Amino acid sequence: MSENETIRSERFVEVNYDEKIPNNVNLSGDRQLQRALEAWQPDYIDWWKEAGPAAFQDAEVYLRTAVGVDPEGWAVFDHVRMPEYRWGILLAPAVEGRTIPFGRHKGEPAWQEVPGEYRSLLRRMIVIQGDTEPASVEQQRYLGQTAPSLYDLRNLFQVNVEEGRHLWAMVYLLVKYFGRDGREEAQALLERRSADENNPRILGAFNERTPDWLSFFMFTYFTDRDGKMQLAALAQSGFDPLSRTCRFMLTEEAHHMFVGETGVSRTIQATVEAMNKAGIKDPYDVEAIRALGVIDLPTLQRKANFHISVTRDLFGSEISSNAAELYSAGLKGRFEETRIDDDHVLTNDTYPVMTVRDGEIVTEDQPALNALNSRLLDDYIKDCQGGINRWNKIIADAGIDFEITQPHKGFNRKIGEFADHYITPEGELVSAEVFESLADEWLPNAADHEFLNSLMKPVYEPGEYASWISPPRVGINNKPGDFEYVKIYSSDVIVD
Ligand code: BYC
Repeated sequence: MSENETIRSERFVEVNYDEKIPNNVNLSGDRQLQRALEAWQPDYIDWWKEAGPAAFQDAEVYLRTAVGVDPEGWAVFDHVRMPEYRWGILLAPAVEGRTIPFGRHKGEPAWQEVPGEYRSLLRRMIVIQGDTEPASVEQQRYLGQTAPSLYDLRNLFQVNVEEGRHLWAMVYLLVKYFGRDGREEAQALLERRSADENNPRILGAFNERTPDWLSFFMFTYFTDRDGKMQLAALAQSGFDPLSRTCRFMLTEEAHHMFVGETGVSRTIQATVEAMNKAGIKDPYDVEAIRALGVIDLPTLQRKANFHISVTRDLFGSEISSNAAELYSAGLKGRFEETRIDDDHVLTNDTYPVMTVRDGEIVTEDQPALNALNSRLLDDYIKDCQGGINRWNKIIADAGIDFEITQPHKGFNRKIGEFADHYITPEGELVSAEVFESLADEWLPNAADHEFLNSLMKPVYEPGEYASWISPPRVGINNKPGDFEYVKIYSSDVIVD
């Protein structure tokens, strides 16, 4: 795409690539906003260079850039150097006559400006959403050094630039609608760092490490799916600019989950093929399986247990007055709010919430408004299962007796109803001592990390793949198997 090209289409909302900051929000019509964002832009690039992908800043990456905001994701693909990626501001089209779909303002026209009484509540939520985006880029900073193929390397960078774009999306809202404190928050988003002792990212899971590629795939399958659920809830918002922003972000999130699901599928595929070739039927014959240069299924389960439980904490406390107020205020809805058949006010409803009472796990009815985090978590758990079923089908088709499962909701939780309890993946309440003594069977242990590390060797030859992962079924944008997704120059791969 040429620098000065403006993309036009009758079907799509036009994205103007002519400006310093590509956008479909008529940025040039609001000089003050344009100036504020143009002032933030160099700091963003500095952040990208300092905390984004280590090395590879000069590599040419086959990236997708959105040039329209239709649900099919109208886009162009081209080799681009990442710091030159055209991060832009893209909102889904406005819905004529949209009204607030839930809460005490239900039926009133959706807000085009921030409602004064909810200003700080709204700002806090946008900041939390924004904070996760750069955090994930920081967590994945070193993965390029050990990519199992150029295809995977490209997918990593695609995810990274899109998370960068999601940061832009939230910064646009902060700067446009929240004045001086919005600008300060936008700056602070570039200053916090994942796992930094003094200035960490806000939510727990975003301060965890993403030490290897299996973690990356699990993260993009499970943690990006929290992104999907939260964005879907925010897309219902009565604050229309937030709704439109999140609706567009959801199309990008879908690709991240695809990278995660297929990454794990391809890992499983390589494992079961190698096991069958070597005549190994027992998935617990770990030493023999690892000797084949593939990842044994019990390790995969432990990785899944970790990412699933840490991500469940991102839903906040199951019982939350914050969540109740966000809903009643009309700021954050439920997953698929408009498809749910009830009054969308919920003051007289209840919702069953799992908790621990007198040493037993029980389910109790709670006021529905206070139980909204719990409900979103339940929706999330259901949403996770589809890909897991497809993973299990690969294992079953290979004739191997093993099933990947989701651990019990209370397993390894640090936030909410189960935070002070020790619960096994099967859902049994145990003492702290018993849990600690068995934790190595349930969560990735030191030997797992050591083994995974030993596999993490870069493969940068076009069309070649590390032993532990199968090639994808189809290339990006239907490119052939030996396509050079990333053009690497020798200086690119040296870590600073
Ligand atoms: N770690 O009533 P509570 C994504 C705080 S992922 C640390 O329990 P609430 C992505 C909470 O902030 C989606 N602190 O929960 C994925 C509150 O503090 P304040 C991100 C936590 O408020 C992959 C206090 O504890 N988007 O997009 O109902 C790659 C009590 O809160 C945690 C959102 O999350 C935690 N895990 O719900 C890239 C949407 N949990 O305010 C991107 C926006 C809670 O009292 N955020 N706390 O100081 C929200 O809707 C809500 O803030 C939460 C928490 C659901 C996160």
